[in-house]
Amino acid sequence: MWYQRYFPYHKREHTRTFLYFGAANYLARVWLNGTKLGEHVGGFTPFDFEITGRVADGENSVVVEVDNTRRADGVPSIHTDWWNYGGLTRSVEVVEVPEAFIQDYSLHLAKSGKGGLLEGWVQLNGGVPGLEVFIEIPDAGINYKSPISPNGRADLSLDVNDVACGKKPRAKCRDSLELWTPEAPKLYRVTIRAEGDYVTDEIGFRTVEARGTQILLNGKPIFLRGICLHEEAPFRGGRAFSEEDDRTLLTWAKELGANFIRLAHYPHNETMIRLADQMGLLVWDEVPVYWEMDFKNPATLENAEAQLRDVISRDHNRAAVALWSLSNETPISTERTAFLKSLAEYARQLDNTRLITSASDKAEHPDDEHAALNDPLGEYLDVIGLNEYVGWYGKYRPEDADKMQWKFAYTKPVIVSEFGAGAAYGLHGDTDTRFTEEYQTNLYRHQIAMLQRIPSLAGMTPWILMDFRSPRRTLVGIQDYYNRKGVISDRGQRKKAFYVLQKFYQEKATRSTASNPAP
Ligand code: GCB
Repeated sequence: MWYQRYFPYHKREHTRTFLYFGAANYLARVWLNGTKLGEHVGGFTPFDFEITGRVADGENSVVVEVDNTRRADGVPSIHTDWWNYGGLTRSVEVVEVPEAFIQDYSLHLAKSGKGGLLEGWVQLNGGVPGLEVFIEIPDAGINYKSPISPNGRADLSLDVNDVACGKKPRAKCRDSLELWTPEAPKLYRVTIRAEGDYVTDEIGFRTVEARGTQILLNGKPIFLRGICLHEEAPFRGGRAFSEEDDRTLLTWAKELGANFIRLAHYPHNETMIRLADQMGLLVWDEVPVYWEMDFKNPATLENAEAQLRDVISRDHNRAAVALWSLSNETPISTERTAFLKSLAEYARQLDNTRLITSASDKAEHPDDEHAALNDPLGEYLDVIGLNEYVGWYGKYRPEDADKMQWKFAYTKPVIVSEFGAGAAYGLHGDTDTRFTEEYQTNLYRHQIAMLQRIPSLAGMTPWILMDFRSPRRTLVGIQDYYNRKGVISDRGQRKKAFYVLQKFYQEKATRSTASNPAP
């Protein structure tokens, strides 16, 4: 697909200009006024080109070629169970900044045990060394400055109890910062100033950790009542990209009683993450390392690393994001595990304040009453993600879940990151008839009972919030190119299973917060 757009621009002195793309699926080549600016690979992360000195005063022409040909060495590769919409799927913007500008910053609570310490950094582009960065958080009474080192970076480390309490006795203001939680998603207005530039953001502060088989939010165990979603627009199909699309999806997740969403299987648009921050939904943020891929190929690893780096850079100030997911259902091999181990190390190097996970479907069934996940990838993760379709794929019926006991090779928190069954909204029958709402509802009942018997269960994200388009789902009159495992149809109709899950989540929310006992 080729795009062309003319745009007027009026140059201003002492500024720099960038052409920014929210996402282009998959390979994008960009020209400005006939000169090639560059290329970008990967369909779900932002990229930009500096056009200072190239952008004309007056009319400009931008041309973009986007090629979504599937590639065996791509990320994702050839096969996906989603409609992999091509072209420009998010907005394109001209961004003007001062000559020296704030390129990126990170501000977060230090891990527990360190008291009320905020830490992070600010990275300048084009800055003059020796000057200072200023951080203001008026609601917390914070006014802080830090020197900029010769490489344009300022490291931040501030004790909230010192800066936020004014003249109050220290002991009284130990808890002066209101922490972000799904129930009370407090965001602070933060202003960062340096040189002639400033940035204003809304940032929440919280900690996320794993201890034994529990996930802790702000030091307390939390059970993640989740749901998976694709970035599929409700009612009309196509990519969800507007605030209205995103808000509809997240409002449905809230109505379900969720405090957590798994954004499958690639980085969703930035508004989705910002809304999750505002609405109080913790996020599993994933890169599209999906099914079979060219795990032996160093260029494929570099590609996956770049996508991970760019989504971390985009979302690392969002309190909602709790987990970086490296992959989904990759076949076990030495090369694949080495590939994902490298990705895990890279993710920790870029951000050590969140948990690393991956979804594996490689469970074994030694007999009909036992299931075990022994995927060696577990060694490199903080949280084990399990996709299991007992009662849908394979020989088991939903009722067989009643006697199934799960075992995990690693003593870590487990999130059951997928289970589900297809059902066409409005199709009714008995609980043995596939694709009826009754089959799906029955499966949810038996699954919920089974999952509650997993001692290390820290959360779950059934598959999936809403029916979504997929080229693989060809059953005429039922699927019609839609994966029908949604608890809501693509027209927004709630299926019966929606209410079963909602009831479970409502009960869960009113009972204790954590399912699994302290180790
Ligand atoms: C899975 C995949 C997901 C599919 C789903 C299904 O295990 O992770 O991408 O869409 O199953 O519906 O089969």
